[in-house]
Amino acid sequence: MKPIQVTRSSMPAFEEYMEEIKVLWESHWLTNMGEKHKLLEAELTHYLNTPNVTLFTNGHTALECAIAALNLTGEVITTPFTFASTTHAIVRNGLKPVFCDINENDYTLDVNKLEMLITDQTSAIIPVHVYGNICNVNEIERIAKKFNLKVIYDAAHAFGITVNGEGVANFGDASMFSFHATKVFNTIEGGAVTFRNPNLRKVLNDLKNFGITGPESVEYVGGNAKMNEFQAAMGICNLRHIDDEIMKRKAVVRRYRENLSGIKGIKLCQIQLGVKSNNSYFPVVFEDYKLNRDEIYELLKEHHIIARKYFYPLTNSIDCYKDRFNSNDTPVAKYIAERVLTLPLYADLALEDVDRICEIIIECQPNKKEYLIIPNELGRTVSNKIIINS
Ligand code: T4K
Repeated sequence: MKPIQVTRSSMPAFEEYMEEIKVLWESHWLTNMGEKHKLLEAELTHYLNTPNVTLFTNGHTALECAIAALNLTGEVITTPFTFASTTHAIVRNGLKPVFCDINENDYTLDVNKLEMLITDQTSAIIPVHVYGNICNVNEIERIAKKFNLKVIYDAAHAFGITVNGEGVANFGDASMFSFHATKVFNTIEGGAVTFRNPNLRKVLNDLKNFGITGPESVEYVGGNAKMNEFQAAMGICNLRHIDDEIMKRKAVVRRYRENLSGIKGIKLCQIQLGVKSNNSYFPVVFEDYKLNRDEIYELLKEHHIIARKYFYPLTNSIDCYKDRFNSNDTPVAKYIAERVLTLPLYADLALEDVDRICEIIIECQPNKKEYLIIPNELGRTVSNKIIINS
């Protein structure tokens, strides 16, 4: 049996992609801000309903460049309940991450604990719209203004979300989106930065192209973070189908909610008022449930269903930062990280499979098909696990 993975990349029809890239065999222009790149940038500006978008080869380098472009210094407040990328991007810019705890409703930065972490060294806040749950953007903006701090959102999970009709790309000084293969919208690998100040465009574009500012001048120590034409072509195709993809995901999420709501010990994320979701992840927290998170993970695996422990361990306790930070400083994040499991979610996940996944979680029974019932010498039966599907 083919396992059900936590997600599956959305792809256009093969012929559609072939048609899109055909022209590259005529132009021989494969990267360095070509025609596909320009077109996708324009289309995303429209789709995200935001004035300024610039593309990158992936979300991580996009975030690194956004931090560099805003000239941050000293300390940056962020959360540890995220992918390693968020913290790495801060550290790789020579800055110190200061970890704020998350709130227990939507797992985004707890704005009530933010001000107490601000020092005279703080230059910015990098909150995460984790799972596509939108941070308390109004309160973050108020605090940032009060202390003259920059705000960059890690919006890796938040593609296309709106809050009371406003595109999520318009919050803060900048936002980073990931277009990785596992995301709602993908360009194979890819990412973008959206930004408020139009002057940032040139800096961001220079930073992703070695810091080259003219034919004979290199003004910044930049890297190479350009999206290539094949990535952009995939984005152009996928963008044509994005609304349909999100609709299908919505049906999957609705089914999970119908099946799992109101079950003692199973906590689902609160639905955020005014937020038009992209249904990117389906996290479930197991609190004093019949089985703990790790047992549910193993049980699902036994049934060939591969859920994931996003985001465990916390970034303030991953190996490379072990002796530098203490996860006990962020107790809510620690609590959630030890109990959360993100269930399989993608546009073409069959609703029958969603039902089956939920049934396994609710019934907590081992995979009977993998057990062979054999009588023992006393005439009783014992079950021996055998692998019939490898
Ligand atoms: N900030 C946040 C909050 C993020 O979550 C991420 C990335 C970033 C920043 C950085 O953005 P990028 O630089 O990646 O654009 C995955 C993704 O690689 C990563 O993009 C994502 N977050 C993270 C949450 O998940 P893994 O190591 O768990 O992926 P992997 O390879 O185990 O794939 C998961 C499942 O997805 C597979 O079991 C099957 C499916 N899949 C995977 C690939 C690679 C596909 O269907 N097609 C594919 O091509 O990190």
